[in-house]
Amino acid sequence: MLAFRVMTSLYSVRMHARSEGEHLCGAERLLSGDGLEQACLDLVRRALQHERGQADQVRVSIDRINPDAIVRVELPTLETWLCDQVEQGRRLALASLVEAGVPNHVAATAMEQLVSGPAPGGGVMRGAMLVDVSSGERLEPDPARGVRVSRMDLDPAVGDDLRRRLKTLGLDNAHVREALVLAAKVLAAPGMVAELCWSDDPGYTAGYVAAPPFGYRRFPHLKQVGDPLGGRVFFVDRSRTGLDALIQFLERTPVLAGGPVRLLGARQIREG
Ligand code: WAQ
Ligand code: MG
Repeated sequence: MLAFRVMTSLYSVRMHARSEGEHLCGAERLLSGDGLEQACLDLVRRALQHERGQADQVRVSIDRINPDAIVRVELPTLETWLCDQVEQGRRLALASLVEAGVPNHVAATAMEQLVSGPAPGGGVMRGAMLVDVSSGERLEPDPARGVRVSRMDLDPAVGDDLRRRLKTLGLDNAHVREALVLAAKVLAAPGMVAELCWSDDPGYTAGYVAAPPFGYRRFPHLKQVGDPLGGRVFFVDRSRTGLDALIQFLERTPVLAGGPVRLLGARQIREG
């Protein structure tokens, strides 16, 4: 009986690490009991070996999830828009946000906030900025922390297929896999217009814009190598959702992201 219960249970695992009072790294998984211990080990190891610095604190939280509460969403279509350098990447990301329905000045201001460090003191945040798409106003209750999307993972049924096909594009790494799952959940959130992201890991320069009309559009260079700043912005249409319902979905609703797996080849973009 116990074995049966363990097999049918799903667990949310959240890792968060800090260094010198700042966000170092975090990660979230949603998985069955058999993978639980290994997942915790992997996340602790990631925190202790992180390129952003030495962890002063690592916290791992495990919460059992009611499998009946799981919401299934589709992975967004992934496409790479090649760019030679950061300036071009940021121009293309800005144009993509505008294409998704974000006014140019709202998108540009949010992008500047990511460039200079989105936390109040200019550092990185643990979660994402929430931005009102029409006014540009920041909506997250705690601007130092932001809103952390949690309780999501890849549907195990598509894991092998996704990894095999990402590999043929040279993209089978944890950054891509985890960002794709996060974007799948974010795009399923009520009132979501678009997401802008680039990593805060100094060695990882790629980022993306995700939006319902085109999916997950990635750009190899949205910052210079060595830059320890990065973050996420969620652009929200408040006429389509209450703030509490949105945050509740992002932080609490358990989500598995599944097929169909849709990956497109890289495109060279000619501007103008
Ligand atoms: N919820 C909300 N915000 C988050 C979350 C989350 N679960 N995880 C990270 N963030 C925010 C936080 O502000 C981090 O500082 C920032 O995003 C960057 O996090 O090649 O690696 O984990 O297609 O460093 C994207 C491109 C990589 C992948 C993103 O983000 C590709 C990445 P990182
Ligand atoms: Mg990071």
